Amino acid sequence: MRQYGIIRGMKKAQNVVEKVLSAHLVEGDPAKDPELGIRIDQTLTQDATGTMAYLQFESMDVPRVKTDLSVSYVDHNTVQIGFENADDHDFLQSIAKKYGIVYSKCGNGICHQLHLERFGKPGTTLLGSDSHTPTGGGIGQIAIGAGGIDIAVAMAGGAFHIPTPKVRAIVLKGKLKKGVSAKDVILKVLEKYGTKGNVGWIFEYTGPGVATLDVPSRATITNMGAELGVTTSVFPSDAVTKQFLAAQGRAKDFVKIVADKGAKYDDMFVVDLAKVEPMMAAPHSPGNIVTVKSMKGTKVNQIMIGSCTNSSYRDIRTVALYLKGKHVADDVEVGIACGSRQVINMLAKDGSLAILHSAGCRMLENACGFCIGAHMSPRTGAVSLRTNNRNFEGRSGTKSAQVYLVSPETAAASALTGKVELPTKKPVAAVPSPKKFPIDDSMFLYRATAGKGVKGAEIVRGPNIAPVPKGMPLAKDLKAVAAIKVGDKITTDHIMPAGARLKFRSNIPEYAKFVFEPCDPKFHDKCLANKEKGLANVIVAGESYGQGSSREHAALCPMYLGVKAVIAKSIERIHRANLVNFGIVPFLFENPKDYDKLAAGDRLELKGIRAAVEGDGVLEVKGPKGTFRVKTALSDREKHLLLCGGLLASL
Ligand code: MIC
Ligand code: SF4
Repeated sequence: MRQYGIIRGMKKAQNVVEKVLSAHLVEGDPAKDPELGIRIDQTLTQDATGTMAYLQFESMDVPRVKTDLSVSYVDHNTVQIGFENADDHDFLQSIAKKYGIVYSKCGNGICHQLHLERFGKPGTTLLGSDSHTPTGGGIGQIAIGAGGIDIAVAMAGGAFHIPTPKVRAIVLKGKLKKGVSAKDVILKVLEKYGTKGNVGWIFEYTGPGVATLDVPSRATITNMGAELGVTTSVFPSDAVTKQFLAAQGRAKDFVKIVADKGAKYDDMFVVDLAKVEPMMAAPHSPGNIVTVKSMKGTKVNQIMIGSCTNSSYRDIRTVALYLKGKHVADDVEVGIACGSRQVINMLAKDGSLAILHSAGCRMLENACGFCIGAHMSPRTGAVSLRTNNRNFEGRSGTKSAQVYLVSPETAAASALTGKVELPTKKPVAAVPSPKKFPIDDSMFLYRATAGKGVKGAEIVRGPNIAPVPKGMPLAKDLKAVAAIKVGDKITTDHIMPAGARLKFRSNIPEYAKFVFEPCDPKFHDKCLANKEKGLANVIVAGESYGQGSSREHAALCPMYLGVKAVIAKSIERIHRANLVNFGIVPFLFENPKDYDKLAAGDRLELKGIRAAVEGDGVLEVKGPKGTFRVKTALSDREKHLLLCGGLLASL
């Protein structure tokens, strides 16, 4: 196997990213190719993206998974109003049994927290059908989020493709003040780099300050790196990692991976931990950063603590210490969702659960829940402080709500008064890293048959499980309609809403009814009417189109509605990959000003689109206000997929 560092002439001094990638490189030359293929050791799925991933895997006709480990988690759709969620769970369990996948039962916890606790290994690669998979970077794993079909390919033994990364060192020095925590650090990084323009980068945390952060804190930082739009974020695997793995009874999984002295980076940013202040992300973007100080005294209606960003024992125990012997303010509703059963068991043992109950908190299921708007939507116009990672408009389930993202410390301090408070005023003692975590793997099924599968196991398919649609080969020319025109920073929550609609994830014709529901509820009908007239649909968008989650439904459902191209000012990484996987051409305006010339409903002519995809990716589009040029930079692999009509159609 070729060595990543050697190609770059850095044989002697490699950074952490180069070390892990060099050991997994199977395609491409980092010195000249725009895209690299890497071998994937582990995969994870969650139920909301998993059903589609496994339906796609099933259609690949592979007898069992070929990874070292694949785990199927159930944590998103757990409310079970109606039969749909339960249908999905049964399907996922039966698939896991058949194909040699470990199945984490509903109620076990949130995928990223559980994977970090029980399975993640330093120096390995993890591909997950969830954008917060980089949580694994907290223990030195190159953990990447992708669309479900990419996970299916990885489970079938195929490589995963990433843009050849540029690596930015985030150099941590000093030590955090009391009351300031990892969430404030990642919000600081988001303040600097924002939520767009980071496509293709990997952020590697380094410097003397790294040793002052425990594994859950590191994982909070890499988790929310997803909001930067980077490929992933990673910490070294060091003595702190070793202690964490040993305390999880997994000492044998430890390998040391630290950057060599003199390792080079493409860029660097220094964060003096001692100078980090409590921060928050204001509505409606994780990149809209302000200080807690500047918002002090703002009345708060709801406080939600948990999600894969901040639901570790360290986080919830810290909240309990703030609330000990006190009560939350009368006008504020406080909900807490822990990350795993392990976390709950520890809180039960040390008295924290009783503290939180007595303080008037609502203890919720250890699942995604509020984070994805599955429940606990705040009241009209509410100010909601949340410890999760996304505050996109309407994601909480209440369009008029003002959601601020904060640390558990800020959330807890504010819960006591019902106003935004500085957690540094009366900070609590740091929670020491547990010497031994209580281990109970009883809700992970099929561990004994992992990688092997059970012969004769039957797949259970309730009525909510519909077949996956396949794309059609790309036509020579297209007559099209700009079915919608949207602005900047359109997230996958705009394109394919979750919350109440989430239960249709396994049923594309049904789910497709809600594409762009928050922007144009008639989008579905318009697209189908155009399709019937033999016209293709095109989405026109501004900067940073497709931010947010890895949900491939934001490409798959538009494909089903006859969308053949997106024309945007810029497109985010995971979403761009999903578009290609489903045969939708991801075009960019050659001149972004041409965006202004287009309106929804415009007739467009994409003459020679097939030849453009086959060739240099440049196409002249005819619109009502004249012609304009669009472009797309495609690898040979991507060209092939688009010409075939997507990955499934290419098999
Ligand atoms: C999210 O946080 O938006 C999700 C739900 O976890 C998504 C995945 C999905 O849409 O199912 C993600 O982040 O990838
Ligand atoms: Fe679940 Fe929220 Fe994390 Fe997504 S961001 S995996 S919905 S907890």
